[in-house]
Amino acid sequence: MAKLPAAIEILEKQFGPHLNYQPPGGWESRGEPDKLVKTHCCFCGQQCGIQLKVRQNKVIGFEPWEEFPFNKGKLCPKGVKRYLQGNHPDRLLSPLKRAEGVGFVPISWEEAFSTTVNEIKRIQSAYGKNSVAVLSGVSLTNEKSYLVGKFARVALQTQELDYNGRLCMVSAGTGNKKAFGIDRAANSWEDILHAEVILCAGTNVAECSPITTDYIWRARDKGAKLIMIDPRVTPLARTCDLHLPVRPGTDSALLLGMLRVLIEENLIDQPFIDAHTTGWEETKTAAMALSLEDASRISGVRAEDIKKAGMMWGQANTSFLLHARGIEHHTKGVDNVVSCINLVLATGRIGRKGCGYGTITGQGNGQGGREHGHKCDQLPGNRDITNPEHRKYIASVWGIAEEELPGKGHTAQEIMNMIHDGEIKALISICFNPLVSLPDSNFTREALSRLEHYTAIDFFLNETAHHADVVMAGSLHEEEEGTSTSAEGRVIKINKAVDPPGEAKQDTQIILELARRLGRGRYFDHFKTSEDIFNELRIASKGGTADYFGITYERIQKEMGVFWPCPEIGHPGTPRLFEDLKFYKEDGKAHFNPVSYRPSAEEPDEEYPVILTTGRVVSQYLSGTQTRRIGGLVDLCPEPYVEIHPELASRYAIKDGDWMNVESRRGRICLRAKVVTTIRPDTVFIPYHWPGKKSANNLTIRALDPESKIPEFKKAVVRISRASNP
Ligand SMILES: Nc1nc2c(c(=O)[nH]1)N[C@H]1C(S)=C(S)[C@@H](COP(=O)(O)OP(=O)(O)OC[C@H]3O[C@@H](n4cnc5c(=O)[nH]c(N)nc54)[C@H](O)[C@@H]3O)O[C@H]1N2
Ligand SMILES: Nc1nc2c(c(=O)[nH]1)N[C@H]1C(S)=C(S)[C@@H](COP(=O)(O)OP(=O)(O)OC[C@H]3O[C@@H](n4cnc5c(=O)[nH]c(N)nc54)[C@H](O)[C@@H]3O)O[C@H]1N2
Ligand code: SF4
Ligand SMILES: [Mo]
Repeated sequence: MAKLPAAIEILEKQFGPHLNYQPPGGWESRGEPDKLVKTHCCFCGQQCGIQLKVRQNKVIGFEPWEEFPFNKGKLCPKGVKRYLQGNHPDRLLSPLKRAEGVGFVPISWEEAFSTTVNEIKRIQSAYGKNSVAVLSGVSLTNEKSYLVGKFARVALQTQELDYNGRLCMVSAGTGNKKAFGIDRAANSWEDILHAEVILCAGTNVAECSPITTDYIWRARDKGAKLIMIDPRVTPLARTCDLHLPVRPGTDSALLLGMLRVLIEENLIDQPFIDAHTTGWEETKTAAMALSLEDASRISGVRAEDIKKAGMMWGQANTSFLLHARGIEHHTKGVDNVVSCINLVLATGRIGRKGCGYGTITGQGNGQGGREHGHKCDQLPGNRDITNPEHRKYIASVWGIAEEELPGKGHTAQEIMNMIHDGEIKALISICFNPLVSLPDSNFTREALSRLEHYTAIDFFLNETAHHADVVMAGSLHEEEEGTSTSAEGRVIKINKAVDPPGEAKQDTQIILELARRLGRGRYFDHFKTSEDIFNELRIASKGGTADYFGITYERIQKEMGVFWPCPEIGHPGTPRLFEDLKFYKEDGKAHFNPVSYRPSAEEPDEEYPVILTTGRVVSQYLSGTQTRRIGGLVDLCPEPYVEIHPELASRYAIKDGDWMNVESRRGRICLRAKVVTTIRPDTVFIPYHWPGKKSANNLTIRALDPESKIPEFKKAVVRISRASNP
């Protein structure tokens, strides 16, 4: 070409030729991967299939995994960015210790292990075995969940072990066991596609279980009606047939109202009730004790809408009920769950095609992690630690005497209370960030400062670990093989893509080494691989309600997941529970549980007149440790904010974008107002994924459900005011 186009010269004059431009990571990062590894997303309980692209021991990208039946290649904004976290500069590459006045300094593994073990031995001999607690998490695989449970009980010999599912799945689990005797979604999501009506209670499906949205939309394409119960008009609620804007903490009244409509309109399935359930008469009496008008005034939902919801549910032939933390994070979380199940049972719509029920499990392995024994009251296979036969069986699998097996310990919040009171002196945490995720952060911070020793195992220095004496650099999801169990109850395979970087170790190796140094190696030394742990878990779960015995690594890979219960090698697995209308209660029946409305721990008064509720946004995950380190996700939602209705905002002269104070009896935070018409005027909402002065949990209350011991994250009372600056 004789002369370059004029535009080129104009550009070069302004910017130079820029022939050295490189995209982030350099051109090499765009090259062909060495391998593609089929695995699953590390975030929520949907556990979408994904293929990780690996080059030179680094995860450099992803490809959809279109054959995986649940998500068929689809991913949400977190899934497509998940691969970025491993290369973050904050990634822990060696163990650390906290040095007063200096901060954290790298140490050798020898020092990390010996400090931890010496401190544990010192504290246990001074104060007893139970003065050491373990807090675990269910981003961990089934193998690690099982191992942590065995480690606490056999190596540390402490009863004080609980997990972050205590903040998440336990109201659902308790309700499920009360009604059905088994703790799993009753159906695979395939049944959503065949439902005529879908009821979603307290769940922001589109943002928190994005792939479930796809199932609901496909059902709606076939004519299904959608009812949503939420104080906010969430993205999916904007398109639903009936939205019930419930006042936080009053779902039990609303659901009683719906049950009353079913009874009054004769929409119940009496033959099913007579043949397959118990407790109907008491439940019916409880429903008839609350008038529709009172249900309406308590819940803040128009009586005609409660009636409409009852009719839509009652007149359908098939239905699917889904709920999540919106109804479960309450001091009556279990009541709310059984109230939902009462609607399902009253209409006999369970155990057949298109008739389903399930909680939407939240955490990545929130399902499997609640079966294999790192709950304070549970042994593997979802066995009961207080049941002598269950104890005997697990003691025999572990090769210890039954008397050696500790008893029932305390739940996560109770453990924090005991740390605060000085009854527990040392803590080992893995995969849990309680300073951000437990209610009443000022209390948690104070508690952590009283520990004599604290070792945290994580791949990032999370906010709780700032209080640790020793931090052990553990492994990311893609750095260790294992299995996990999705919200549907499908056991799937997590495949290792890369080795831990630097000096970081696999979580399993850390726990095994601790056990060895505590002098209990003989109970753990046979675990050479994750599969060895899984094979012991299979035996430990055999005969329990969560029976994995028939599931093997080979089968999971070949069949792309197997649904538990799967009690025998040749057993096909169980996508749909209760097909034979046999339930897991001793009498074989499903149990109604009567419920009456009771107030929350805290109700609005003159001093604190506004309701606060908390939850999530699509781009951030839990305490944010991981997603606050992924730039593209931070950009989508960099800061927490207060969702507030224009009517409430104008009463306080607050405009969109203004700073505002939100104050409860526990603390005060200052955030920007997001004035929206999609929330009830008596309620404000704050997403909780941020630490420190921006944390919603400065405000929340340490009140627990009496049965499940879940904290009341979804309701506290606050006063608000405009602020000139933060
Ligand atoms: N993007 C994203 N997805 C996630 C997570 C995440 O952190 N981010 N976390 C995962 C985990 S561990 C979980 S537990 C799930 C949680 O999933 P969800 O339970 O769906 O999410 P939340 O935002 O906690 O709460 C759901 C809804 O409850 C409503 N709500 C508040 N109070 C009440 C009430 O009293 N009654 C009713 N009926 N509704 C109420 C809120 O307005 C909110 O829309 O999400 C999982 N998926
Ligand atoms: N106000 C308010 N508070 C809430 C909620 C709410 O709705 N409102 N929701 C509650 C719910 S439902 C939940 S589930 C909890 C969650 O609360 P947490 O469980 O405390 O939150 P995570 O962010 O999952 O913290 C887990 C830590 O584990 C680390 N981690 C992740 N995977 C692994 C792994 O494989 N190995 C190791 N070693 N570490 C790992 C992460 O880096 C992170 O530091 O928060 C609860 N808190
Ligand atoms: S829906 Fe859940 S599992 Fe699927 S990509 Fe998003 S965060 Fe990951
Ligand atoms: Mo959760």
